[in-house]
Amino acid sequence: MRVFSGVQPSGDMHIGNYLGAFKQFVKLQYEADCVYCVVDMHSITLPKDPAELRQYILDIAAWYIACGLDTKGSILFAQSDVGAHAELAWVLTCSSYTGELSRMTQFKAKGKGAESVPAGIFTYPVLMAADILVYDTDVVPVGEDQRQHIELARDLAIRVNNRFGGGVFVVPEGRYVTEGARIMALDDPTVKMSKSAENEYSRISLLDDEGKIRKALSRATTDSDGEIRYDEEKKPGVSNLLNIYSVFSGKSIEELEKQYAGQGYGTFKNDLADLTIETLTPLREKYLEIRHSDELVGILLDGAERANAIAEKVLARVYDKFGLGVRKR
Ligand code: ATP
Ligand code: LTN
Repeated sequence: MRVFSGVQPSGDMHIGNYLGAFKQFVKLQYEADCVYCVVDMHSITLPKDPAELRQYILDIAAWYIACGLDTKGSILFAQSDVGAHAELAWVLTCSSYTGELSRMTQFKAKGKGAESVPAGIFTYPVLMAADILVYDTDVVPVGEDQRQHIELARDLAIRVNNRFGGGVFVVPEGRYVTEGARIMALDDPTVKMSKSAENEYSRISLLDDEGKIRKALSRATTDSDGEIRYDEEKKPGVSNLLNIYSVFSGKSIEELEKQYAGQGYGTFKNDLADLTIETLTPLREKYLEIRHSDELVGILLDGAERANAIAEKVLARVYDKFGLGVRKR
């Protein structure tokens, strides 16, 4: 089984990214043949500072490794270092319709009200389909918000297969993360924890020190009934903290409710802060070690070479079907 997923290069990773993405990806390395990509080409749909972008690529790569990815077994690389992504994206663009791309909720959200939007935002899902299809991917672990993009990748694979009587693409499946899937903002548990929120106490960043973690958790929004009980609707703040506690500790929510029955929010938050610090400290130490090592670029280049070997074969098959080029690939 082959697994593929990607994360956009950006700074300030938070515990939502860790629990909803990295931790899930790393778990899969023991079950499948994993290919993980820092999707830098996706992140230039809006202009990015070039120097910053390059640093962010390395940041994300270092987080994958810090979270436990073994890059000898799994492949880790930067998207733009493997040309086949862009090449296949063009072929798939020619197999897509403006209608289906206009219906993408992400495109509609970003283009709201504007007469004209950057074309990269429009074709973003086609490049994502190319990322997936160019590795004969079976399974794509992603957040629920990516469901529509995965469906497009499947539709394109099936469409091309039908046109050529089958055998061009593997039709991938999404695996939608459930555990820790939606970590909510600490100051407003009705919206998801996000790196772009203005209030820095709305999130716990993976690089936060002990003081910041304690402060963010002690300020976290709860309610006034004083009971540690899971009820997403009536007690969204406490439920979010219970969810975080549960995934960090491996204990079930029911177990935690029992453990904290009759105790105040103070003790609960304090214990959660201890647990968070205990969990994040080794991650942070590993991150700092790898991020500033000479090895990191070499790991990504080695990953790109191994990724390229797989992608070139799939691209050769596609070019052959479409009758493109005269060079023997
Ligand atoms: P922004 O809010 O600025 O758009 P983000 O913090 O949501 O960014 P993304 O770059 O969109 O981060 O997401 C990277 C990965 O982390 C994705 O796989 C996404 O599903 C996951 N992720 C992001 N935020 C959360 C969250 N609050 N809970 C669980 N998973 C999350
Ligand atoms: N759109 C995704 C990032 C992404 C991706 C991919 C995920 C780009 N290409 C291929 C899985 C497979 C996001 O914003 N999380």
